[in-house]
Amino acid sequence: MQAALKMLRLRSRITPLCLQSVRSASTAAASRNESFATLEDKDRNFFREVLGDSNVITDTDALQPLNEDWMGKYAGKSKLALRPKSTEQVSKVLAYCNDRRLAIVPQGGNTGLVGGSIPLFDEVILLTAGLNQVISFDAVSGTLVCQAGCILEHLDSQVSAQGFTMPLDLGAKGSCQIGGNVSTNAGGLRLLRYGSLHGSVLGIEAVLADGTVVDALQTLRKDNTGYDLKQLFIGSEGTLGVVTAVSLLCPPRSSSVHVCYLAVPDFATTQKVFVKARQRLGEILSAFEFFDQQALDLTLKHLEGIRNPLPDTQTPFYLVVETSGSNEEHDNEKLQSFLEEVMEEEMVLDGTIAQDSAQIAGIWGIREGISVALKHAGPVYKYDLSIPVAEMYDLVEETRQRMAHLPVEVVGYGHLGDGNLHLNVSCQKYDDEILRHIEPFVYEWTAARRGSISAEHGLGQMKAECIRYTKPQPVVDLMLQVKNTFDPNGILNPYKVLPQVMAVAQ
Ligand code: FAD
Ligand code: 2HG
Ligand code: ZN
Repeated sequence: MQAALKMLRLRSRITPLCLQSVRSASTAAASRNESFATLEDKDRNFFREVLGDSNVITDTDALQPLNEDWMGKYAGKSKLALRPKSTEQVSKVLAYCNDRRLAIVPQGGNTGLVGGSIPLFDEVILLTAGLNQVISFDAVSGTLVCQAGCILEHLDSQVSAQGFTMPLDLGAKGSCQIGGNVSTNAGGLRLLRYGSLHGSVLGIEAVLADGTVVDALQTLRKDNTGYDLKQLFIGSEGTLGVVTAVSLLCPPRSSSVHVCYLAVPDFATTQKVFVKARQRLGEILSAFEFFDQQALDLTLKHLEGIRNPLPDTQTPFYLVVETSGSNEEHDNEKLQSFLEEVMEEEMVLDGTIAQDSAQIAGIWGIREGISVALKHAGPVYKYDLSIPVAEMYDLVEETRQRMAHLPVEVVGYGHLGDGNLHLNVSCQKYDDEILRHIEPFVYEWTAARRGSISAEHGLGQMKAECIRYTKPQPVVDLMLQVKNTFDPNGILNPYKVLPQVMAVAQ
């Protein structure tokens, strides 16, 4: 947002209130599974033959960023990364690794927040960046078929030229890949409107550990022939197969988009505004996000070019509400009457509506910038929870209280419309003493409310041992059976998602 924000101020009837490589020791696997082989020259030679020299990465400097995650929290020791350019090459690589018992970590844009794309030890990194072709786009149905390594933002630009949009949007869109999005079942800012990838993905092509290509790359809206196996790959974080291509349904791009930024006095009121937004905005409501004052302060402090749209207002909570529709006049009318009501009923203390696309980007820049600002602020412990909305912010307050004596900043933000809280604890260094105050407290608190310890980021290595806080034992057992069927030697993304002791014991 370069230009100064010039926003239409809403009338308010009341006065506004005034890289450290430390592993999350409690959860990640402590020792290498010695049933895996270690790399030999013959392996590198084989990969060079299949992929060509330039796609076999052994240089230490080139490997370093591939061994580190976005937060600088997790670090691996891989000595080899491979960059296949076709499904056939992925198949040959996996078949070989399976025979040799070489463990593999699929890596897309490496923007994951749970250490899923990073090796723990010497696993081979399989980069999907070379699988970057759009295969087809049907401008009648909006069906996109593309390879897994396509970057989300590039795909959005391409389908946008034909009047469509991608069914998901997230702050990492400039780097994350559609294969990574599908493998994490990423949620993001517009899940409220377009639903989860379990609904938008029509087909998947994936390669199993033994090299078998599973061609489930249909483009049909309806197909009830047997089990819907593609669903298993959605959210399986690279533990069941390498996704090589995806087909998905893109909704029409909205010609009329409005974004408003609202200051709200307390968390209970955010829910009242949400209820009103659903009632009054109906089908055009496309995002309903919240953040607290602490998150806003951090973002304003650490990110350049971010302007506070309400510089004179200090309140504990802020909302970003977006509408997307096709009739400017009609949408505007709906939004105005929603805003008038929430102001009249004193739910909202102050607010602004973006007047153009630069202002829209400015407001989204705050919300999407929170994670980046936290990264600039230093190490951060991230929790991504589904919790009944009414109780969501109690967790932030209780965590803050528990940690009041420690040098940390506890912030809360997230996808309020989806019941998804992002609880972040920002600190000066990753420290077991700090961690002890957060875990298992956060997981137990969430489990006690039948919430989920991973709403959208996945389990990765961070929470592989914690799945039982959300899933009962028989369900975890069934997952282990599925894992064993798809990947009997356990070479695909080991130490991730499922509890390690049990995975080894199977
Ligand atoms: P990676 O990080 O490379 O990998 C993620 C996992 O998927 C790993 O387990 C990896 O092994 C596996 N994987 C990757 N590609 C494949 C493949 N082709 N086949 C099989 N397995 C594969 N997430 C949300 O859900 N909502 C958000 O709003 C959101 N916002 C974010 C904002 C920022 C600034 C950042 C840094 C991250 C955000 N994330 C969000 C998390 C992350 O961006 C998503 O999880 C994203 O979907 C990961 O995609 P990626 O290509 O970077 O995957
Ligand atoms: C978001 O909603 C992302 O901004 C990232 O899911 C959340 O960094 C986080 O904790
Ligand atoms: Zn999120």
